[in-house]
Amino acid sequence: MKRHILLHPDPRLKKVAEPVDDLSDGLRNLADDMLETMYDAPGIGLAAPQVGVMSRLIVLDCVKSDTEAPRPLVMFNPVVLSSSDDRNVYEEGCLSIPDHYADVERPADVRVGWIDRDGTPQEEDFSGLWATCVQHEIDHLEGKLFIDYLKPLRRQLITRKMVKLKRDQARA
Ligand code: GNR
Ligand code: NI
Repeated sequence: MKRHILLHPDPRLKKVAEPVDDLSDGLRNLADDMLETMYDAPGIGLAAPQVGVMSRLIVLDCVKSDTEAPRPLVMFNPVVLSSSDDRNVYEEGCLSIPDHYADVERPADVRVGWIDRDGTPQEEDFSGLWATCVQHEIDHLEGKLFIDYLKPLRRQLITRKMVKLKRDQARA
């Protein structure tokens, strides 16, 4: 089932999400719903707080070419274990801040640990778009958005436009 994606500004997008300690069918079902919602958007990642659930769960699939097989990843309690000194700049977007994009600098390579949907601990190195995306998603679990990396003026401009968009949507 597709879920509704919260739009910035929303207090739930600013809160720290709770660790998952028991993998329930409900949480696995939520992960499936999040993948469906992400692919439908379309997006390359989604964090549980974006669908209003304050649990440390993210999904991602940064395979962008149609010729390559998809690679849906479900991560419970993801953590960045180490980051490269090397930095990368990507133009980021967010499904909770539609139609706004900005360059964000982050570590180019990260090692991430997480619990998979079977409850098995996993560890993997990510680079390129995968590294950017997984850091963007883990930020969501800390109540952090990509616009928080921008200068205050730019961030305020985007937030004001989002307030207007949400007001117009509520009227329609
Ligand atoms: O779909 C998304 N694209 C994207 C592009 C560059 C950097 C990060 C992202 S994540 C975003 C989906 C989203 O909002 N995930 O939280
Ligand atoms: Ni996002």
